[in-house]
Amino acid sequence: MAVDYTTHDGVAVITLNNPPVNGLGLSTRAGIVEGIERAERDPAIRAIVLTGAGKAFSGGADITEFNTPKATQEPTLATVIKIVEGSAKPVVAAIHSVAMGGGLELALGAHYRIAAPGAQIALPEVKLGILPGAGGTQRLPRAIGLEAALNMIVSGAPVDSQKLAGSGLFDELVEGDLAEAALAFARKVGAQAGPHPKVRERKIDHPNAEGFIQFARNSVAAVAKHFPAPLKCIDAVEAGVKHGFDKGLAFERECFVALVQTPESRALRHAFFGERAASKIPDVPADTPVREIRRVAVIGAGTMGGGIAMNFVNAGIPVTLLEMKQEALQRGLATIRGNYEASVKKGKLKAEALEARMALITPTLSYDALKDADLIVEAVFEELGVKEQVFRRLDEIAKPGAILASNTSTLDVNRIAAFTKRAQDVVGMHFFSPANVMKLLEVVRGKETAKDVLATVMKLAKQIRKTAVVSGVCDGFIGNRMIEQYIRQALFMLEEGALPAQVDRAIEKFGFAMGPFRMSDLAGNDIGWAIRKRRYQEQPDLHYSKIADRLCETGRFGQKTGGGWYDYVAGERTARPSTLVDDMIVAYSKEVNTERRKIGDDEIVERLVFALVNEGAKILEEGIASKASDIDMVYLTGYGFPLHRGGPMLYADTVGLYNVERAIRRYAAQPNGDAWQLAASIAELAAAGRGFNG
Ligand code: T1G
Repeated sequence: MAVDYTTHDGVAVITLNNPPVNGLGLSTRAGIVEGIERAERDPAIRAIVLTGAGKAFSGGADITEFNTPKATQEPTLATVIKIVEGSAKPVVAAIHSVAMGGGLELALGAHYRIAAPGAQIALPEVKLGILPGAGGTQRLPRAIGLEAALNMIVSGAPVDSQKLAGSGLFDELVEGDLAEAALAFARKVGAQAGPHPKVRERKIDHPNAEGFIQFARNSVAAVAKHFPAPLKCIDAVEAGVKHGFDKGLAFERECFVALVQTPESRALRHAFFGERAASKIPDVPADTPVREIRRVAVIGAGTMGGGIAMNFVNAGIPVTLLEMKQEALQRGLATIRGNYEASVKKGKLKAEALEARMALITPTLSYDALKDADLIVEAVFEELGVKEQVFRRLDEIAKPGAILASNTSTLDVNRIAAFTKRAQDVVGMHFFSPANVMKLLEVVRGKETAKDVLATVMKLAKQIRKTAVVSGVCDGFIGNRMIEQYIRQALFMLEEGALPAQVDRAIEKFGFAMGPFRMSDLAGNDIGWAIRKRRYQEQPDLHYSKIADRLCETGRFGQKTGGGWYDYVAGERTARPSTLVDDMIVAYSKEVNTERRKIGDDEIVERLVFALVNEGAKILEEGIASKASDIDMVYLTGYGFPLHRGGPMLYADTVGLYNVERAIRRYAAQPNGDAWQLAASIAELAAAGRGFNG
């Protein structure tokens, strides 16, 4: 049973013991009920303490039971809370570290709550696309007031327990030994005659509840565009305010059942699990020993190198920053300082912290300064010859056991590793620009990369707050390999009848942060141009529309040249449709004898998104990615794929692979259809009635 029961001079202590965070799984729920009933039967017991072992009071419903029969098997959490609240003997919840979701709802069912400072208190359900489903929308407003409760429920954000000290949630905030204090508090209330206070019997007093709720609804509607849960949270709280606790509780249940079935909630839960699953590498045991990373070196102080260095500095890890020339080094340091100054201006960083961070950076012009580094990340020019020079030099000076990482976005990590005599210590760490902002880190596993190197980098990624996804070695790894097919389809659609603004508008309506042409103008059209030129050399038979090359030949590289697919007014970033470019596109269609036709938004979205899905399927078939959710995490955290869709592979499952296959076969039969080589696994999964995610 995931619950311990002990007695101490008339006090029964029920301790949740379901590591890692006392998730309220079926056995834990049953154990709590058993403990309450045992205490009730024992005449020597006058009060009950409910507490959590290990690192949490409780992290809420056991997410490993989600979508399984256990999640709704009695005793459900609602039943457990009813039994706790209905106990004739007072129940004292003693909270430390974490009381979240169902964990907080359980504590709200107790008659008294005491807490240690620094505990994270939250109802984060809205982040999973649901809402508190065990009375949280009814009890929290009664415990801490309507406004504070609505803020917590709708944001899902944690609040430190000491910030809730005077809120009515806790009867005591305990600085010392929580267990001792809980026993003392329990003895005190156990000596008092009942009935003991129930949160459900408190009133929700607010001078203008209706007005505040309407205000909350208006402010949430603006930001909850694609997500139904935040507004439902408000509806559930309102139901309790207007119609009383029991009706509010029933309505909360209805909302919970409705939300848990929505595609948005499935997407958010998928992302929640996907984030955690990404750090688990199938053939690297969780207890693989890691190498200690005390000191990091970064080679290259350009845009990428500077951003990469900031990630480690932000995590308090000293960085030696190497450049070849003094002015490049100074420029890099100035850019880093400028980024921190911007954060100070925005109030995101304290001024004194800025100097402390800059002090963690040791600039140098000499490779010898890197000899003590535990991890060296190179972010030099994306050319194999340059990488060769760097890695041969590193092989000479880096200490044994130092991890040598390349930030390459396209080059073969196996070839880079072969420039050294320590291929087992070489790995790819592909950051995304701006490296100090983007969460995604592709960890590229060479064929000889050691398992402890991978385990070390995955752990370090968590420390620098990155979502790390392991990729095998192929051209473009996971993200860029897929985006290449997306861009190919975008260009073909221009040739066949669409214009840049229409393509961007359609995919941005689908939910992408930016369409392919606005994105390309921002990143620089010359980057894609260089990749296509290499592609034409390597794979001359690969069919590409040349329309983008034509644009680049006119020097229209995007925002940085004042014009690209769109026109830009100097000093502005607004993308204005360009008559010149649109005319050029129409002329190009004529030149290649392609009769232009009207292309609907649905086709635009299908061809762009299914191009990602089809390439993603091949990436899974080749073992470049180990699971579909890894591919989704790459797209959710690195490419602006809409979170409410869950990533390309989950979206394909939502559409149904049967429909994805039919659409791909349809496009394969159209002009430029040779670009569509249907991935075998899509047909196989579709035939079996399955999806990528089970
Ligand atoms: N159940 C089971 N396991 C959980 C869990 C949970 N609720 N939360 C985290 N874990 C696992 C996690 O997968 C990881 O496992 C380990 O704990 C450490 O997590 C009815 C229905 C609690 C603040 O949304 O926010 O209650 O990878 O690395 O940084 O209304 O985890 O080690 O095997 O994140 O110290 C609501 C989600 C559920 C809380 C701890 N609860 N969790 O953070 O560690 S819905 C949540 C968190 C609900 C009710 C509804 C964090 C944390 P592994 P970690 P951490």
